[in-house]
Amino acid sequence: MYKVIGFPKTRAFRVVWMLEELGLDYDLDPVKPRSEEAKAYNPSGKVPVLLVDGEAISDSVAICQYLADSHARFTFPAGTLERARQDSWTQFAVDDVESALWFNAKNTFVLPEELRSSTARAACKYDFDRAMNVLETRLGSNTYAMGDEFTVPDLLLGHCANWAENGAGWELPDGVVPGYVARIRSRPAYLKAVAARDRYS
Ligand SMILES: N[C@@H](CCC(=O)N[C@@H](CS)C(=O)NCC(=O)O)C(=O)O
Repeated sequence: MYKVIGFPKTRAFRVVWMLEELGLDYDLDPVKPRSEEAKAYNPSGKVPVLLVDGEAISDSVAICQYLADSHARFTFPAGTLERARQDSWTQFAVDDVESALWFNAKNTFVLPEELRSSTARAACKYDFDRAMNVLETRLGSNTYAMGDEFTVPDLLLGHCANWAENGAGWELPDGVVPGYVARIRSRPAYLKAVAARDRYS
């Protein structure tokens, strides 16, 4: 049995979405980041955490990849060249796209006010735009990152696109990226995850 620990408007959304993609049952405990409840599962107080038969796994990428691997869906098998390419996409999503969003969020509302920097926010936007140019080139005419098959990095990039547009207020560039994001957002499991997320305010 799976239990997602984390308010679903955080990166816990990724885990909810992956569970919906896999058609699995789960419970959701919408604990807030840095709360005592979050710290009980993860010393950093960061969410999400997934409880698998009571055992905790932290970090959304590790959780989503674990779920994909253990159900042999939305991933290529470990040890294959395709998996290396898929993991390179995952790393791109985290290093180039998510890091710009997260550092921008830190400099907008997470860090103590006196440590926030408008220059840092501008640098994040600059990095995000560069990453979007790279995404355009890497995607080419593919339906999804790895071709026709939806895999873990598509879920991460789809989540980051939402974060950019709805959280940071950053526009996606013209070109192939909006069509790619629209394909991801039309997935039935994504829509179910949005409905689950929107039950919490
Ligand atoms: N690498 C972690 C990052 C998790 C993370 O930073 N989550 C945010 C909410 S989206 C959080 O809990 N922040 C609290 C903090 O930074 O202290 C993941 O992908 O799950």
